Amino acid sequence: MNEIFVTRPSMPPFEEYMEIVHPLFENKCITNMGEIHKSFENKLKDYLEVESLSLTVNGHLALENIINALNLSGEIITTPFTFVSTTHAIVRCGCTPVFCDIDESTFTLDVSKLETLITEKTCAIMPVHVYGNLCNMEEIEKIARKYKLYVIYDAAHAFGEKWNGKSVAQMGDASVFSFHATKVFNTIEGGCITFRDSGLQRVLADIKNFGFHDQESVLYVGGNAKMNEFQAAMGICNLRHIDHEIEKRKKVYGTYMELLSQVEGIRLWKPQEGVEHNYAYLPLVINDEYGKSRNELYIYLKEHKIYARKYFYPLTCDFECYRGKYSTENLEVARDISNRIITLPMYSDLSKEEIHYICKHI
Ligand code: T4K
Repeated sequence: MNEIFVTRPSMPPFEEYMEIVHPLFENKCITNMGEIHKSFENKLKDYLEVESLSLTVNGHLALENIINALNLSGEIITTPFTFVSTTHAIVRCGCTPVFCDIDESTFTLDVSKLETLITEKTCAIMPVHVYGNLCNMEEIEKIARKYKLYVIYDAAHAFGEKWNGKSVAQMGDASVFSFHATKVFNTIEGGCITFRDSGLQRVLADIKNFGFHDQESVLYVGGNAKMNEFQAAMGICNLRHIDHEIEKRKKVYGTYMELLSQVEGIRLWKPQEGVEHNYAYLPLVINDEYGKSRNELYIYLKEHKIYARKYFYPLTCDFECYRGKYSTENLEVARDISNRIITLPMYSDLSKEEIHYICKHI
C-alpha cells in the first residue's frame, strides 16, 4: 500500500484549468484584482448565498484583515482547540485572546462558559466551526447582542455548509474561510471573508492592498493579502465540481462508519442535526476501553504508512510562543479532547481499498 496522507487536494482536470489561465499568458494581468478575480468573486457570492465577500491570498490574512477592518482592540473570546492561525490572528492584530472551553460533543465553544469570560475589555467573540461542526450560533449571537460584541466565525473548515437551510457564510458579523490545498474547496492557497455590513467592502479592499484608497492616498496601515489570478482560476474550476466532491466525501464517511462502528472504545464523528455538512475532517476520540492510547495508535498507523494527524494537539494556548502569557484555566474539556483526538485520512479520492486498509489497522 502507498502512503496515505490525512488529505489530498481536489484538482480540476488539467485542460479545464489551462483554458482559464491561458489568456493570462497573453494579457499578462496576473494579479491585483483582475478579470478572473472578479468573476470568481461573483460566482462565490452566488454559491455561498451572500451579498458581501472579499477574496484573500489565504485564510489567515482574512482573519487578520477582518479584525483590522472592524478596528478591534481589547479581548477576543475564542477557542484554544483550533489551528494556531486563529490565535495568531488575534495576537498579531494587537488583541488579547481569552480562551473558552469547548463542548464535549461538537468540540466548538462551550456557550455555557462564555458569559463568565466577558469583561469591559471584551470586543468580540471568535468561535471556530472546527472540523465543520457548526457552533451554537443562536446562543453565541444572543450573548453577543446582549453585550454588544462582534462575532467573527473562523469558518475555515465549514465551506459550503448550511444550517437549517441557511448558508453558514451568512452568520455573525463576518465569517472567514480558508481555501488552502488541504481544504474541501481550494484555490491552492486562498481564503475569503463574508460579512454583514456592506460598508466594510471598500475598507477590506483597501486593507488587503497596503491600505491604498487610490494611487496617492493610503488610508490604512494595510498589508498585501490579494488573491492572484492563478488562484482565482483554480477557484472557478474547483467550484464547478464542489458539490460532487462533497458527495464523494460523504461516501468515504459512510464506508468508514460501516467498518468502524463495531470497534469498542472509539467515538466516531457524527453529523449534526439540521446541518448540511461538507465532510471536511474525520476526527476520532480514543477512549480508555480502546486499549491503546491516541499516541500509540498514531504511531502504529504511521508505521503502516497511514499519516493520520493530531488535529488539534496541543491546544494553541500551550504552544511555546504563548506559554505563560494568557490564562489557561478552566479548559478541562478542550485539554482532554486534545489528548485523545486523532483525525483520519479524509478526502474525496480516498479509495475503498485504502479505507479498508486504514480500518483494518484501527
Ligand atoms: N483557521 C483554521 C481553523 C484553520 O484550520 C486554518 C488552516 C486557518 C485558520 C488558516 O487558513 P490558511 O491561511 O491556511 O488558508 C494544514 C494547512 O496548511 C492549514 O491550511 C490548515 N488550517 C491546517 C488544519 O492544516 P499542516 O501544516 O498540518 O498541513 P500539511 O502541509 O502537513 O498538509 C497535510 C497533508 O496534506 C500532507 O501530509 C499531505 C497533504 N498535502 C498537503 C499539501 C500542502 C497534499 O497532498 N498536497 C499539498 O499541497 O496545516
